[in-house]
Amino acid sequence: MRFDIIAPALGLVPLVAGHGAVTSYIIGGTNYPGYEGFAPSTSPKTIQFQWPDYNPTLTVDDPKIRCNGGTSADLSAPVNAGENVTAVWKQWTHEQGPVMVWLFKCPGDFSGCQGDGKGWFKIDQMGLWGDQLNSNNWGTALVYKNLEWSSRIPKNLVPGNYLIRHELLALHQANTPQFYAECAQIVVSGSGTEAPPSDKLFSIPTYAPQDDPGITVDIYQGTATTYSPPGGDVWSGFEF
Ligand SMILES: *[C@@H]1O[C@H](CO)[C@@H](O)[C@H](O)[C@H]1NC(C)=O
Ligand SMILES: [Cu+2]
Repeated sequence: MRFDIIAPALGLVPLVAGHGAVTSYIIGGTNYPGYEGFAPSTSPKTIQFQWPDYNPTLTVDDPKIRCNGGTSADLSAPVNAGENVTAVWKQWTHEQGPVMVWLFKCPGDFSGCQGDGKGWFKIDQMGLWGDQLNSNNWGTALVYKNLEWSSRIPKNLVPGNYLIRHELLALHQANTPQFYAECAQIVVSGSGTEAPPSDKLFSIPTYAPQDDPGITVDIYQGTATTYSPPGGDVWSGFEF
């Protein structure tokens, strides 16, 4: 981790070791490039919020947790409700912890939409399967294996401009959670009329307390055999 912080100062080009971030998206058969670590100035215009580094965010109240420090993008990608958005990671190194995918409905144009306020809701997540926290039976292990994650946009979701946020919460260090999240801009179309109820809406940062058992956890100790990702259940638009 220390190397990742020093490397940009030395002017080294993208690192091959450690951590990871979403670097592109596949939507409706089209590949949308995102940023690649430490070289945003040479990247083309993207649908992704520009992020500065691969380093983990360590606390749930750090503003960097929202979109890895990114700000509004130049482009957006169209997607039909009911179709999938696939995020792609050039690299990912951890195999313990959940994958969570969130949406935020922009009140208007993307240029004024930073994801402020209690408007984030989950559309997809995978935590632990089996009963061994100290195992590779975690959502992030599938990202390690496949370097991608595909999520369906709820079919009944009301159309509009949305931010999509892919969050990997790495739990391999006892009681030292590492959050990795990036955001992109998607325009959802369709004839849906549904929006999530208020109990499925969260502010990011601080969508859960730092001492939430899904965040501050020692996967190597204790008797726990189940795990619940922080921030509650997925909203699926009444389509289960
Ligand atoms: C679409 O995403 C869902 C999860 O939301 C997944 O189960 C399904 O396999 C994905 N479909 C494709 C074609 O990737
Ligand atoms: Cu890491």
